Amino acid sequence: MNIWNAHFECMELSELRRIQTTRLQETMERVYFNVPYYRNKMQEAGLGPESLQHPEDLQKFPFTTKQDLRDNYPFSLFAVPISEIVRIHASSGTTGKPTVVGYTRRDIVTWSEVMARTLTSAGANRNDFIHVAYGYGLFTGGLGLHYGGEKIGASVIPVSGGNTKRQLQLMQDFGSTVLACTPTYALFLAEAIEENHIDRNTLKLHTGVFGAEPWTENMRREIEEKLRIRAIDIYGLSEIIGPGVASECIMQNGLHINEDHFYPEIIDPDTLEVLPEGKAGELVFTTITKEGLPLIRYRTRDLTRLTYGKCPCGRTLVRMEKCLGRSDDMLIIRGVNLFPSQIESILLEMSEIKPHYQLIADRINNLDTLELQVEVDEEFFQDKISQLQTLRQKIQNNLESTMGISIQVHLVEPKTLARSEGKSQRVIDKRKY
Ligand code: DLL
Repeated sequence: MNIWNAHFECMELSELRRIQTTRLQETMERVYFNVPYYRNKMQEAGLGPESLQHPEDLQKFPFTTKQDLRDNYPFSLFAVPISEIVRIHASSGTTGKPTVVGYTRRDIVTWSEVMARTLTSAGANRNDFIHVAYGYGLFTGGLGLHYGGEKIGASVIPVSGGNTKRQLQLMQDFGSTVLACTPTYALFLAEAIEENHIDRNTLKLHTGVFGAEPWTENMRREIEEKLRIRAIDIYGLSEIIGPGVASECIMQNGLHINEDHFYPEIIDPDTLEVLPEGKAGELVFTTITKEGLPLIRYRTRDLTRLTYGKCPCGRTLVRMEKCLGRSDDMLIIRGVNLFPSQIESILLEMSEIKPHYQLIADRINNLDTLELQVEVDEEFFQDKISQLQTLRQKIQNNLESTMGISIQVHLVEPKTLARSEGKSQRVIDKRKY
């Protein structure tokens, strides 16, 4: 079994803890002296960099959340001068503004390293053609896989997302062997192969590296059968680095976390207490080598559990269970993260409608759909059908230009959506993961 960096991936636990402690201490110094936000927060809690002597001391430190990133938009959490930043990415924030992340040259090297580990643990090597159908751009999927693929010496095909016919054509012509995209797009491609009567034997695919959204074991089985490949789960989030935070090996039994770069904890999302090994809860990361945007105890909102047991692949890195839920209301639609609050703030700016709405997520022909039902203002509802059509189109355009995905809009009469006394149910997710 190939391992990209056996020194770190198969390290004795005691040695790993020693390295983590040193790196955690360096990180505490870095944020204390370079990020006023962290210095203030630590001082308020009566803490300094020296308060961390062991990894367990981390529990004394305050958490960082998406809201903190938003409050410091765009660059105030960066721990280096902008002249040291060589790349910027961004992902959805909870309202309006995106969450911005910055990388130094060394961060890009780290990212390529963890992506090289990801691809190697999936079974890829320099002889592979890696077909990257994750989006390139502010999203970290495309470029993350790209740099990792180049690092292992494979031939990277930067197709990016969309245009399924062309994807299939290139896959056949170039002989793509590793497919990198979201699991739902992999299923969509599988269907398209059948529909276009493409002989599977003309394709050389053997492995898929899928992530950026939750997917079940059932989906894995379906993808593996339809595409006749091994489907590997890869996990990450922009705030921490992008893809490359954790990934499955070919045992397909938990995702190895690159603990020498990202220190994990599991907390109870309600009490915020750290949970003992094996208990399910919310995953929290502290980056321990990042320079551009180091984060202390970042709440991912992803729910999982950790296993420290030995993996037959030889890696000693802790494994996290496949992530299937979140402790907030973030939705992932065709790989794009969105929060109901973002949609709400767009709707609130339009006087013709009431802020009563419901979002319905579904999966039709293996593609995620999102429908918005929204109540029209009483006065406006008396208008001509053509005016209502124009309004519907306007809402749809506003949403698409801000969120980057198309959302089907349905206008409904005033007072038709169910009201609730407590927290209203804004989202109905009909997808079966
Ligand atoms: O989705 C990074 C990524 C790109 C991961 C390509 C894997 C492959 P964000 O857009 O910031 O970053 O979204 C991060 O997506 O907090 C999870 O909720 C979800 N997520 C990512 N990977 C998985 C996975 C990228 N394998 C958010 N399983 C995370 C379940 C996942 N959820």
